[in-house]
Amino acid sequence: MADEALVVIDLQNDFCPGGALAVTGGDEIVPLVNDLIRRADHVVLTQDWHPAGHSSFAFSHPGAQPFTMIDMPYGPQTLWPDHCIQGSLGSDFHSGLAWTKAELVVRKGFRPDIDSYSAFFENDHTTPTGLAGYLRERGIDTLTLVGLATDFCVGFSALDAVSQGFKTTVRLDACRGIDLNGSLDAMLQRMREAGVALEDSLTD
Ligand code: VGL
Ligand code: ZN
Repeated sequence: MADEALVVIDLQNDFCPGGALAVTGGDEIVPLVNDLIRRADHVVLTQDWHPAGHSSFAFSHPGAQPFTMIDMPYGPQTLWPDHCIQGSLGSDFHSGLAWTKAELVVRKGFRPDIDSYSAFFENDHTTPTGLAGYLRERGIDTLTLVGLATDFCVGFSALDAVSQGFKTTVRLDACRGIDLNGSLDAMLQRMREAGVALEDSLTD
């Protein structure tokens, strides 16, 4: 339908096996995502897009280890290995992704001092990316989200999509998670409570 869009989150080399922040099975979803792209009327992609030395990288904080937490002015922040550095091979979309049909690519995480998981807001939950306005101006009110990672960028995008008034479905069979200290179950629960429709191929 003309008022629906598929949003493909961060299907980039660094989140696939062999990448700097590999999500287990991240590349397995590519064929299904391509199928959903073929069937979609509108396609939006997001691209994690960090400057070197980004504040979400553990290496930017002397002595800090990846996958630990620190307090940032905007709240707690997980520290990650360096990943998705602007223009690097790791920041490219997976080479098998059928991205040409995409009408918009939203880049996020480009501000040095703040991370951005969600496609809609940075991690302060107030700085917008512009995506909500773009979709509204185009009359799109219904979203299907797929991509990486279920418990971070997909999940926070879905929560913000609902809070911005979009009817939101996450296709779990076209997502894979990082699952850090129970983060996957926690995010599935948060999405359910927020009113995100969680679907997989069995319920399609
Ligand atoms: C993501 C951690 C850091 C994601 C991005 O795409 O889920 N996770 N940057
Ligand atoms: Zn990132």
